[in-house]
Amino acid sequence: MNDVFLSIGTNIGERENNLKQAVRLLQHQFEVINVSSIYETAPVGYLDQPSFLNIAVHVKTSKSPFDTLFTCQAIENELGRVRDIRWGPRIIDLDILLYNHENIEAENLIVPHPRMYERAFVLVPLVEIAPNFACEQLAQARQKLDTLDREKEGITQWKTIATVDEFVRSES
Ligand code: PH2
Ligand code: MG
Ligand code: MG
Repeated sequence: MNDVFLSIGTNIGERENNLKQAVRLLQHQFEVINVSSIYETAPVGYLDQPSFLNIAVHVKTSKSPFDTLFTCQAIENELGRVRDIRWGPRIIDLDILLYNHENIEAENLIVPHPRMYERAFVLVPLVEIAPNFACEQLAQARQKLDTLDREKEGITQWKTIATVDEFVRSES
């Protein structure tokens, strides 16, 4: 089984519900090991848009990296994602951050995610769910996070999540 870390973001509609639906759909396709707290985060890249909710998710899978990507894109489509402005508003965005310790450089998939080390909204939830997970990429993520000021980067913990099951079963 492969260890995969995903980042999920949303800033349109019922944001918490969007995250929940995404995790429910992930559970149909992967073994969902852990979900981070939900963070509210200031938009990065394209500033004139509402703030995001972001989480990180750890899944285990026998799917290849490309099947994992395909599955994530199918979940985005199922939740009504339309591709419009780069870095602009979105109902749901599922990005592969890490796939084991692998480095992948294909036309449609780069792992580790090419911008993850610059983005506090990715690193804060990722490091929360992988405190003891040993791999070079996560060591780098932890190190990078030490140099970032969460408050300055506009990251606040919005809701803690006790267990994955409780999260997906709760109403919102
Ligand atoms: N996603 C982007 C662009 N900017 N900003 C925040 N805070 N959170 C995101 O998930 C995000 C973003 C493109 O995927
Ligand atoms: Mg993204
Ligand atoms: Mg994406």
